[in-house]
Amino acid sequence: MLVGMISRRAITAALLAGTTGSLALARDELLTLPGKKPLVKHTFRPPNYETPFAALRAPYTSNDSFFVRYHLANIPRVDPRDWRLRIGGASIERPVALSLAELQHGFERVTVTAINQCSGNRRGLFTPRVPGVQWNYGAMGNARWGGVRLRDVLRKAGVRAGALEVSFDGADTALLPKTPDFAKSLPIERALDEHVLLAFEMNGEPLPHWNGAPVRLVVPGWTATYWVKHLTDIRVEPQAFDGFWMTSAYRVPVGLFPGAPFASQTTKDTAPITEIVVNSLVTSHVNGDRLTRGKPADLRGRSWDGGSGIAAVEVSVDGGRSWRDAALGEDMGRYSWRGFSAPLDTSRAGPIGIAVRARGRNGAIQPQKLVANPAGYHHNVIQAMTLEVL
Ligand SMILES: Nc1nc2c(c(=O)[nH]1)N[C@H]1C(S)=C(S)[C@@H](COP(=O)(O)O)O[C@H]1N2
Ligand SMILES: [Mo]
Repeated sequence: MLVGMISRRAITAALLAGTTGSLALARDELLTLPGKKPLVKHTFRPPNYETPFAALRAPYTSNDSFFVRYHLANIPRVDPRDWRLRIGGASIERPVALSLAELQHGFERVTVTAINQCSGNRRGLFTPRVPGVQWNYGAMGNARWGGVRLRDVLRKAGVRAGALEVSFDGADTALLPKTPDFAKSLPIERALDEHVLLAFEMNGEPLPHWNGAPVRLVVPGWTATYWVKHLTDIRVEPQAFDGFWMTSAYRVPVGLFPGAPFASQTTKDTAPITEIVVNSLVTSHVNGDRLTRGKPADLRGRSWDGGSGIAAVEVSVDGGRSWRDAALGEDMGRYSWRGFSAPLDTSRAGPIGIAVRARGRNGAIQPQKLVANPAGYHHNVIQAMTLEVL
């Protein structure tokens, strides 16, 4: 359903967030999926909808405005009563099929606040253009995920010595037999990390259909491609998983980005994308915004990385020549994003050249120049914008 009440101007304002590339997306429509507020539509089948810019201002992205990303068009509504999670593979001692009740009541419940960010978030801002969904800033969201530890479930089924990878498949399937099924794998060490969850709750509510009901994988710190939705099958194997979405997609040139290694899937030239890179987003203003002379104003936004935690956010008001530390907001956990704010001097009329860069506790800092790569992943160049004091 097209939302007729929202004007073209409002849509444009929602989408413009400061840098070149945004304008191209102003043509997109805000549309609703059942159970969702209007989102920014990129494709209908498979559904690819991003979180509107304004919704990124909330500390937790609400379930009804959380982005939706799929590779395959056939997405069944899973009946939780019939659903089973099968756990098997050559490195599992006792294969099992768990019902939702067994999963929910058989293991310790845990929650983690974490950013779910698509590897291709901001792909639409790459110049030259990179093929793929032309995401703006909203292929991400921060939520409180509730479920049970993957590790507890795997250990109950018994992990044999020599296990190398764990693969994950969901209930969605392709329309055409030639399209490879969407399945992902993790190195065994990561799969056994205490923060990796089989999640059935999001912000205290049952996981919404479009975000993977009844159960999805949550891999805090790693890009969302690993967060397999509508999970049905988990396999632990002594060899590398060879599905298309591991061997051919979601890969980056070796050594181009920092992040956890994935040795069993790394070739001479490319490696799977893994951890989210350090990043930030101004949410209080967009490029070209006007400030009233003499009226106090704060630059505000959010910063995050792949789980080392944010050490500092620096703000420049002279186009990147000098930098000052912004105040950091509440620490919501190292996998969460973190707010920042910095007062703006509005005493003199004229342009203010804003730039923002975040630094992780691991020392990584946002780059001055966009790191180009063939699939348009990890867009984290320092955000720059000009505000005008009038
Ligand atoms: N079953 C299934 N899970 C999936 C995908 C998919 O296509 N099918 N896409 C992945 C990718 S690439 C992203 S970015 C996230 C998006 O999560 P969301 O739709 O809950 O925002 O889901 C991941 N899990
Ligand atoms: Mo993604």
